[in-house]
Amino acid sequence: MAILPILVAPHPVLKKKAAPVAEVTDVERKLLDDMLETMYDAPGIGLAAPQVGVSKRMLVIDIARGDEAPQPMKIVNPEVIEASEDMATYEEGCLSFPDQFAEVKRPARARIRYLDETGVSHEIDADGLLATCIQHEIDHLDGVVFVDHLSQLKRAMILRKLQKMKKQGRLAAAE
Ligand code: GNR
Ligand code: NI
Repeated sequence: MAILPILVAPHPVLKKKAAPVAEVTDVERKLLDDMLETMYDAPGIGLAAPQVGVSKRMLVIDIARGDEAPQPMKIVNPEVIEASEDMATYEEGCLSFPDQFAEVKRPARARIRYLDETGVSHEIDADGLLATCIQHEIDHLDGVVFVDHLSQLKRAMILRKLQKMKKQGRLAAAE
């Protein structure tokens, strides 16, 4: 396993729509393992392949708290097949926007279809933090980042802060 460098915004790969995975092979399984290790190391509760520079529709999630057993999820070609009308607001962060947080409103529940690391199809009903996190990760696969859900003013403030951090060398050399 390996810890991969995480891209920091702005970066062209973070803005690109990722390609579906045609077949889940050892190459994809190795990447999913490396992504999990990278996510735990960060630490984060989710990570999408474009954040490590790979424009493929793959993501990993573990929303278990520190006092719970790990619950790693490996997700390939996810699709939102139903989203609730009612919305939920969470304070979101993103490993590609270090130290930046903002409230984002999304559907409170969603039904997701995806392939696991063996290519088997699953459907899950997500709510709470899992619903938020899966939607945040699927956004990454479509070239959308959490600040795209904010007002232009809030987005500009966050991007300015990141630029300043980069200039001051306060960001890990991951780009
Ligand atoms: O670690 C993360 N925490 C988080 C908190 C609230 C909503 C979404 C997230 S995902 C984020 C990791 C990340 O950037 N995934 O793309
Ligand atoms: Ni993110």
